[in-house]
Amino acid sequence: MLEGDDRLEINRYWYRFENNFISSSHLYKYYVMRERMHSMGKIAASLVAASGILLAVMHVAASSHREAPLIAADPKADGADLYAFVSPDKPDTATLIATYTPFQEPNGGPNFYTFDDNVRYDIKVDSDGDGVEDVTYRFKFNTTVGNKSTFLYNVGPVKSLSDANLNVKQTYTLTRITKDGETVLGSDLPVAPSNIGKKSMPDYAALSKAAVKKLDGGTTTFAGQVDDPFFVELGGIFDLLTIRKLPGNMGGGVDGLAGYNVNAVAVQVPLSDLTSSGTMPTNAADKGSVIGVWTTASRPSTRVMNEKGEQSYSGDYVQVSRLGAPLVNEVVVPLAFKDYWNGSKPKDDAQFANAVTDPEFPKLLKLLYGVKVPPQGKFGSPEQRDDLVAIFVTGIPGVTKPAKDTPAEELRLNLAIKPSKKPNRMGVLGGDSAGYPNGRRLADDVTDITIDAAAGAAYPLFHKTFKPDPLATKLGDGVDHNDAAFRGSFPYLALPWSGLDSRPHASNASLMAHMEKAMKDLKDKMKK
Ligand SMILES: [Ca+2]
Ligand SMILES: [Ca+2]
Ligand SMILES: [Ca+2]
Repeated sequence: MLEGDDRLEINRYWYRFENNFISSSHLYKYYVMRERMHSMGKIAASLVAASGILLAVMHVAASSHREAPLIAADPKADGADLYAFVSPDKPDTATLIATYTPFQEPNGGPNFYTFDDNVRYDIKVDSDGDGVEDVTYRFKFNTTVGNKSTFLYNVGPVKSLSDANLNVKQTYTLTRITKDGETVLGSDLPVAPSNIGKKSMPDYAALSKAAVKKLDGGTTTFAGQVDDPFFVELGGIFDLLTIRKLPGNMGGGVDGLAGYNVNAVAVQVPLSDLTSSGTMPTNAADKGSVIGVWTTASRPSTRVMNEKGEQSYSGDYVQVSRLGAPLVNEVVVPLAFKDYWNGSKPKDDAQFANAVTDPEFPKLLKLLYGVKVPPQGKFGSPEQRDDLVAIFVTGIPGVTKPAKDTPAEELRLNLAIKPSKKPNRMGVLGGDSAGYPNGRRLADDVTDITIDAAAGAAYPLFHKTFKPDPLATKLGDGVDHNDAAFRGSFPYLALPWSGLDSRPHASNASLMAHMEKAMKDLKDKMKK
């Protein structure tokens, strides 16, 4: 097996190769360099093991975002992730972000990645904990095509969002909905387009910035393409929870979403717009400071297609995607209920109770890694995992427990907890109460937090005498951060990867050819 540093190093190089920071010849040179530093036998072993890693990477076609059978076939309505946090640079506001259309290969033209005009993209906020939304931010899109006689997304360099060269343009209307009615916060708002490449979009950062719009009433909004902010080892997790470098908190994982883009809708709003009192929350101990957030996508119930290639839509809107806390529908909800979950409402979540009190995931950790996990059992039994119920469903007492007691899966956020000056990727488990599961910041390592929580890391909060397995705070997927730098102000999300610079995931084959050649050369040398 590879030794620790080598494997980490190789992974780092692989990572940089994957993201176009180095070429395959650089990677080859790296091995030659390592060869000089190490004995022949050891580096040969490294190469064999590294090939294994790369082979595994090549077979990653897995799905975190494509979490349920039906919605996997409808990517434009497939909610990928949800983020909610008190804005670090504007702590009297909160930022709410939902991402859609996961796994965008940046070069996937000529029909690049648009929002769907027939979908209602909603971010919903429950201000009092009854499982019913009190405030909804609704994004509704409109697509216009300038010149229908070309196949091109853009017909020349795009220098502004209104540039005639941008042939496929999207705008949207942002509406705020409460029990008092609907208020249009902004209309004809421009969408940041897909990032095609330098020739088409010489200054993409400026285009993205121009799509950030300040509206009357203190709301700022953004919609458009971004780097997928979620970082996660997909290949390993879905290959029966493989952790490439045990126990998982020291790197060594492969970010299955590296280099992919996603479409985001985001708002930054005054905190007082989200509380049931309508006032600024100042006391973290006040349950009225806790909100719950989730995103839904809805489509008209009827789609009619004809042989002219046309489609028409009618009927009431039906919810087809639902997302609150990360990884819930992926790893908590069993297959039989996944599509049903996407149509369900938080207020009815008691129906899913057993999936949380007696989850499958900790059983797998015990089976595969021998982790001593807490006891668990059906809803209402003394063994039920009340720690997970608090984290995912009812809120953590004193941190994210809302005013009312309805069991409801929402991403809960205490608006009175100030942003952390030194954010810890492990959030509350890492002693940073401004992070997940108190809301979710872009850099929170929700995969590691979820794995550790499943293994019982937070169980002693509810069962003082329980001693968790020492592994419970060390398990992880080995991917600790995003592959692109987040921006310092709203919408914070990193700029999308461009089509021109993207490295299609299938072309790793060329890297393999280099690796195999390097191995053969080394073997030949050893024979001499
Ligand atoms: Ca409510
Ligand atoms: Ca990313
Ligand atoms: Ca991780």
